[in-house]
Amino acid sequence: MSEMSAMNRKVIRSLAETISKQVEHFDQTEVECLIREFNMLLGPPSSPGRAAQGLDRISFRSILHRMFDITDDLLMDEVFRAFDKDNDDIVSMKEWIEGLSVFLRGTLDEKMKYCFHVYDSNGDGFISREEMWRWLKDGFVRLPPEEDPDEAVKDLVEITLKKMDHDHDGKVSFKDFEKTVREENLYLEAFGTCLPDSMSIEAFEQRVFQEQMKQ
Ligand SMILES: [Ca+2]
Ligand SMILES: [Ca+2]
Repeated sequence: MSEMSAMNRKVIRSLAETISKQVEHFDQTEVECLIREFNMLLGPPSSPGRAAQGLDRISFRSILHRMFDITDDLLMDEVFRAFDKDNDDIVSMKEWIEGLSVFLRGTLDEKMKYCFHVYDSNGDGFISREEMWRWLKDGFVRLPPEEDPDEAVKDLVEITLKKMDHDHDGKVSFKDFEKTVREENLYLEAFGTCLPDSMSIEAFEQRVFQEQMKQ
């Protein structure tokens, strides 16, 4: 048993060494903590000798909900897509750590790229009226019944477009998005929460980095 865990430690250390060179913002010790945490999230293999490869949509969703209080179901699929860089429907260990580097310590540039990617659901490089409609409508579900939600969302789409569409082509390119967010950071998550708040970031770092390092 102790021989086994010594081997595990070696494997984790060498994995952490590799990943910490490829992913921004975490040192090797922190990556080791994230690997251990990831293995805990995966849980024991479903059949002996066959370890799970990563997080599927369902476990990803519940983990993000629990750890970072990100609950928007519509957006969650897009957050999953942003994490799942190789598009194999599984968030691997490296993809998880890459995603967390933006979540926990991302620069404004990294966060802008991530958020834009999330909101541009068909990946054509623009946030279109239709995409805006979809995200903004989600926030209108609790409108009083005498208000026409479709009219209200339509107005909001036009107001937002007016604010963000600097080159006036009727859609928001990354350049438009970047310019708007640099002027007013509030627009980073204009179409819905897809980043954790500072309290859940602090709680995560405390739990995963500081407590594990004490052991
Ligand atoms: Ca993947
Ligand atoms: Ca698009």
